[in-house]
Amino acid sequence: MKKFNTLAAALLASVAFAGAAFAECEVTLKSSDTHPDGYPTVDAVKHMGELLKERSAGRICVEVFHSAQLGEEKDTIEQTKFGVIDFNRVSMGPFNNIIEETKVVSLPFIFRGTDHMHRVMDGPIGDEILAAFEPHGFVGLAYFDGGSRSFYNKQKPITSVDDLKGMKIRVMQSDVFVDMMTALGANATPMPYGEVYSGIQTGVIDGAENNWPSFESSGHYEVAGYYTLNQHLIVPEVLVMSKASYDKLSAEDQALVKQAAKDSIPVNRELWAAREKVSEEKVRAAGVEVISDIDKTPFIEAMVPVYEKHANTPKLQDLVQRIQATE
Ligand code: GTR
Repeated sequence: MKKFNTLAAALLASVAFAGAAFAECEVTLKSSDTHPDGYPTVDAVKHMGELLKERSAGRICVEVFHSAQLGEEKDTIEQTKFGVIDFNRVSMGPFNNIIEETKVVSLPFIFRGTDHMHRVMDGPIGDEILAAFEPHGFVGLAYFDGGSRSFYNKQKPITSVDDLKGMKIRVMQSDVFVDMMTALGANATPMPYGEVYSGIQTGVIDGAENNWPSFESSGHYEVAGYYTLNQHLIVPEVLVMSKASYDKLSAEDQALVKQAAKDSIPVNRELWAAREKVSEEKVRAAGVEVISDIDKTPFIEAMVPVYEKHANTPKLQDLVQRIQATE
């Protein structure tokens, strides 16, 4: 009983503290994420919020709405543009049809691996792409890890490009990914992330593609029992702020926001590396058949028309070349 009382008191205190936490803030900024609490992107943004609160002496707080509480990514991007949502952590994918520079870092096989992606996005090219958000109503703040994405489905093991022929595969709402699937001979079905589970379950789609943590945390592995590690995409995730919200802050507070976002990057990377392992173990333990012996060359070769169509101006072609030339 005594133990119960102590626990109950601690719980009450923490609830009261959470309420008080935002009550004391001068500004509470809303942040959106499609992922559940405890996911590496959600926790990285929470960390940013803690830094911001500490460094602003408690004036500026961030409330993270996880699990798509504020909507699916494409809709939350709209709301962020208008300042209804202050921060948004999303994939580059849903930005592709709005900001052309984001298409380049969403091209299949553009990065040779996560280290290469980090070297590009941590350097001048990454800064250039962050700056490209501004004319569209967003302030690009930081990149987070999104691992590499591979195909999963409920029908059969995919071991070659041929196996994808005619399959209905969900992609993020971006023309780059629709064209990627078409080039592989599949039927691309762009749809919001939150509809994929039931889509596979009911047979509207045969499968989708994602990284280990998303495949696991979304529960998609429960309905799609074959996962092929072809790793066609390494798409950086991005944390943006609404330009409308940003412009309301003083120059000092704007600097605090930018720095706190940057300081959340190493936290995200560490959490990501750990979560990839945990998710992989969980998916394998559930009995999903993982196909890792796969020749990526035919997948890479099939992407020529996708590069031609989407890196279609001297500016974007130059960006592709500079990324490929980055050691
Ligand atoms: C996840 C990514 C999300 C979202 C999702 C999707 O890997 O973290 O931001 O883009 O994929 O497939 O929609």
